[in-house]
Amino acid sequence: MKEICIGCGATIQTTHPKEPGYIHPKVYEARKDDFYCERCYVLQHYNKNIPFPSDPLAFQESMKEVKQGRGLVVLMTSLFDLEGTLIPNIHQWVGKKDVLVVVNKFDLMMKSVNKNKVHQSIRKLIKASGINAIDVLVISSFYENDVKTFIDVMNTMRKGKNVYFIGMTNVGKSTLVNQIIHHYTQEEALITVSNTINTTLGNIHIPLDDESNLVDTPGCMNDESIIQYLSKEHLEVITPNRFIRPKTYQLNSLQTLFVQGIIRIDFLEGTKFSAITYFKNDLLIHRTKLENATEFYLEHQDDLLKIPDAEERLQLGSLIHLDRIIHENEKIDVVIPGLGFLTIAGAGQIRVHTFRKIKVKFREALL
Ligand SMILES: Nc1nc2c(ncn2[C@@H]2O[C@H](COP(=O)(O)OP(=O)(O)OP(=O)(O)O)[C@@H](O)[C@H]2O)c(=O)[nH]1
Ligand SMILES: [Mg+2]
Repeated sequence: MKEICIGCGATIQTTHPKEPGYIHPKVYEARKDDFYCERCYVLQHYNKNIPFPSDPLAFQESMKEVKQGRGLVVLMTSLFDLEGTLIPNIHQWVGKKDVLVVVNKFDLMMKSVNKNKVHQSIRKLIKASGINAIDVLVISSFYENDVKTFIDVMNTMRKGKNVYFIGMTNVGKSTLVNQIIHHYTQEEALITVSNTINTTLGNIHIPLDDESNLVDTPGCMNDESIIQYLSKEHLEVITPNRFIRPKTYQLNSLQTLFVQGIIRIDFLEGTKFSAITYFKNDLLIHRTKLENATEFYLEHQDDLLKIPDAEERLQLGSLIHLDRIIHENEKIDVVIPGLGFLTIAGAGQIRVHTFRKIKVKFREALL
């Protein structure tokens, strides 16, 4: 047997229920043509995940075909988590093909962002990460017009050849491929998509014409992002699903902000601090006095600040902190990959506490 699950690209098998591509032998006998594995079925119909340990070699394996093939590479990233979703060494994986960068999930930021203005900053970030892009598009896969624009650009750039969708896990590669399929055939949600990591497990080929295919690929894992360490339930709590309403905090020195139990920012000595937060709208942000912060955390890490939970904290490693001086007239973003960011202004010193595995970054304010 060598069939592929049309939802996730895993090879179908009937012997190991806890491994990718499993389908019950009776179901296999009953349905001879198209196959969704059990995990895809459960994800699509019950929105429940059967988690498999992610295979670190799956991405490398799927890139072999991309490197050898001919066509256009679409590197998908997410505007919500730009740094966390860029693959800096992309050219090593895809060879000398043209790379079109698609920054997805614009819908989450649209109320705060002027698309044209942010384009320049995004291009700078992409260039600085070593990616040599032939163009950069900012889109939402949920918007029909954006999908149409993308299809026009894709068809011009691919010159009759394949299109390979690659990127970090969860940026929306399969969602966009589904939208393209829908555009041409009216078919709905052929490929499994979900708000969890590691959804697509093998390359999925969708014929464009006799000569060429769309190729959806498994996402690259980012060990530095919080999404790598949270259960599907917790991911649902932190991942925005509609536009983000920024919140503004005026802060005095010696105050602290917690964002769930994932990050804590201390405003040490300084004046006129302000923080604008870009997280899921109802995500818990708690302000307290710095002198009470440690006690508050220890008391509430399993109720109010319960994400991450004890098991997830074990995976995330010990607590660490990073200090940053902010100069007068400077505006910086504190970026927490997978969670969102805060724009901080003021003059003074801040201290960011998080877990060892999470790579918090400071950048010039994006917006
Ligand atoms: N807000 C928003 N969410 C999106 C958009 N595109 C995709 N998503 C959501 O992002 C999540 C991940 O989408 P997928 O298409 O499964 O992502 P993927 O890149 O294929 O993920 P892997 O297969 O794990 O590599 C799902 O919850 C989608 O609904 C978008 O434009 N805006
Ligand atoms: Mg996918």
